Amino acid sequence: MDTKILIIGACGQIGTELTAKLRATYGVTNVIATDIRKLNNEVVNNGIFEVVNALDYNQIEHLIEQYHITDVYLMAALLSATAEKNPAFAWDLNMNSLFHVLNLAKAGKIKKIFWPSSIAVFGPTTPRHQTPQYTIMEPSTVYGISKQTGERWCEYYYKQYGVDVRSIRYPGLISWSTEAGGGTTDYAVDIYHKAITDGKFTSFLSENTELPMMYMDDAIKATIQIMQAPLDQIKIRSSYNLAAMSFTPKQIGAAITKHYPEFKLSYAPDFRQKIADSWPASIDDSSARADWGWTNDFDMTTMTEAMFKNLKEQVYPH
Ligand code: AKB
Repeated sequence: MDTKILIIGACGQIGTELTAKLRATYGVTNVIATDIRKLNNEVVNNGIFEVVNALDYNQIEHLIEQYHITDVYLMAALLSATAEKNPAFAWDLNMNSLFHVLNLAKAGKIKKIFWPSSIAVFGPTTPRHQTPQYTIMEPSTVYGISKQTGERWCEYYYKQYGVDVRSIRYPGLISWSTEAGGGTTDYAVDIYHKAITDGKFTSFLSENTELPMMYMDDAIKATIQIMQAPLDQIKIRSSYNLAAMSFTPKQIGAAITKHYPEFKLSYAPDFRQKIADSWPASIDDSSARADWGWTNDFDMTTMTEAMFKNLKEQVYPH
């Protein structure tokens, strides 16, 4: 059977680039992009698009039947900083959207699910450096609790009902084409924009806060790779650790200064500092590398070059 894809949350930071790559890989007519908002953007204008509420089971079921969907990528979620401001809604959205797709797979209506987890599943008692795949996990944010719980349910649905659900614990993701929204790692996206537009930036994390990060191209590559991997290569059904690089605001500032020598970086930590302090500084992703062949293409230097090239050519051409 041909692969027919439904993306829920296609207009978000990951969804936008994932939709473009899936359309290029599987063909425009085989990818149904959905989001709760109908924006005037490439996701809406360059292929099939439907307005969908990730909490509406009947609507999702209807679309799955209408388009003969085989694979669902569930990208709708409230991220760490936004979730702290609205815990009840974050829990509702992050958990019940997952239950909807897990139950649709259990009912035999879809074959495969991609569901993103996050480094937020770890907490202050987790070993901070080279955090192992299996370790202490006591997340202290609503977002982290929802992702940790979601991982448990994914593994449960796989073991009890044979649901083929695949997942990655994304680090902070850095992209040029779509704004980041509501995360603790978002400073590492904004800093590139502000280097070009203002020549200065105030970081909401302190200078030595080290976090795991990844360029969006690598994240999209990993997402499609894990979904295309043969069944027997997916040995972890909670979620895979995934890593590319780690840096602090000070280190990324130094990398930016190589392109913009006048760039000025200052620090004004806010409530997101506490979230960042509860997360790992670096991640051991040897299971993903061994099981399904994950490798990253970008480090901080090559990512910085790619960010400035794309931002200058596509976003700020004058
Ligand atoms: C966030 O900062 O909330 C996200 C994440 C690490 O999952 N980018």
